[in-house]
Amino acid sequence: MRVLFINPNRYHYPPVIPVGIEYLSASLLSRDIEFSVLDLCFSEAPEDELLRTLNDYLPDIAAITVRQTDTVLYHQNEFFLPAIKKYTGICKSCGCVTVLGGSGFSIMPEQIIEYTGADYGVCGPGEYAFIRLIKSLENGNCEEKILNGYEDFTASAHEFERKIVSDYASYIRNNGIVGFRTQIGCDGKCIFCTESNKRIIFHDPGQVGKEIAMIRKLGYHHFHLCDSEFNLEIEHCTEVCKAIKSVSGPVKWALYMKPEPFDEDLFYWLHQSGADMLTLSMDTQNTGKDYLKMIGDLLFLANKYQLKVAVDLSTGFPYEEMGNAEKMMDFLDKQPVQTVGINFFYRVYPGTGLFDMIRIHPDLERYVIRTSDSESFVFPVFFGFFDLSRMTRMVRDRKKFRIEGFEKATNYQRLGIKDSIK
Ligand code: B12
Repeated sequence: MRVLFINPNRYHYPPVIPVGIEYLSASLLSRDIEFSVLDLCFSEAPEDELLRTLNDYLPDIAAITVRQTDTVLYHQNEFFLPAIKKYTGICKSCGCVTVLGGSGFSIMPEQIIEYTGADYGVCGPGEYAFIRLIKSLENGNCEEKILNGYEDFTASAHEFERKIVSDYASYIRNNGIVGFRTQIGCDGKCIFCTESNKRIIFHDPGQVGKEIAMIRKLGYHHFHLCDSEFNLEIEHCTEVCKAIKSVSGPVKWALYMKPEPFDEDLFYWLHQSGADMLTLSMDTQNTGKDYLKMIGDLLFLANKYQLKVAVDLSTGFPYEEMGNAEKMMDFLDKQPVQTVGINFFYRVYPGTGLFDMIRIHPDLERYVIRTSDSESFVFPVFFGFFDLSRMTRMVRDRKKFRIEGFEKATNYQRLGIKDSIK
């Protein structure tokens, strides 16, 4: 069977290389499955280009990556699924079997299949499940419509070597940077997050180093972590940093971290491996003295080891006092952090703790903001417990603070991180 991977992600703030397709390409290559890639990110006429490619390449399967459903920002939200529905329709009209996957798809697979009319989907990492799906389509016995990629993942995440299939230069020219993954999944418990409570699958640290070295040889030196959070297990993190330092040569990279676990050794190795910026994901649920002391220690170490820090601060949880947010802001104001984005409008998805709370407490319904008449959560739905104008007043005179969602940019751009083609 012949597969056409399609990247429909045309959001440019910043543009993101479809790393998922690069890992999947490697897995198809290892099984001698024929494939090609159509990246619509910078296409001037995406529908025409898609149709032309389908007619020229004549794939049996159109494999569309759904990186995100929408921008997840309440203000000026951009909803991406209507375009994906259109591309799915075009592929079907050319006789292809359509398969969806990706981090956005995996949030609400059944609903997105229903909305787009796609034939099949893979939820979670697709390296093994997509091969299983292709094989069963070949044998004409595919009974499952949605495959669970985690169930198929028994081996290491690095049985395959990543295959470069994107035009990196176009991405870098437009402020993109190359992503890489060191682990899949997250054991976090954040009630609003779709990434929490997922099995963790580690990449082999040595392979991570080799992957970065391979991309560095192509002339790219600045990377961005594509894990949910880096510090899930300190031992793995330090091994990854050591491998990056010893295998890859001089590189720079940006990462996500949660407040714990950490230790000084980790920061030492982050610095040694070229990490120069971190986004710290925090919330305002705990503002106790010991907790703030721990955050202060983390920020001290980040500063000592020359990592610039951006904080993503989540607040406005059901029944939360606004005083919590104020206390945390007072604290962060005095800390060595460069920028703090405050988020208090949450995208609501079935299956999250927030969704369940809203169902259990009907009085919370009045904080739910729908952007369409539909009952479906495929369309952007938000929960906003805090009052925007009061929050705006609270943030107004604090220079490094900003309410998330008014600006089209991500933290690494805010902190001036950029690769250049050497
Ligand atoms: C790293 C990251 C970023 C980095 C990217 C850096 C870089 N250079 O790559 C930055 C900071 C730039 C970023 C920006 C944004 N991000 Co982001 N990001 C992530 C994160 C943490 C990892 C994504 C990733 O690359 N994973 C690694 C790759 C290898 O995995 P993957 O793409 O999921 O692919 C695997 C599977 O999904 C599957 N698969 C993928 N495609 C397909 C296709 C088929 C056919 C099959 C079978 C399988 C399959 O197999 C792949 C291999 O295992 C995810 C959360 C997460 N943990 O997934 C959020 C996430 C994708 N981001 C999200 C959002 C909203 C955004 C922004 C819109 C934020 C904003 N408002 O600005 C922008 C969009 C930018 C853009 N142009 O698209 C949301 C999307 C939520 C949603 N509702 O859909 C996520 C899920 C975070 C969240 N929980 O809210 N992001």
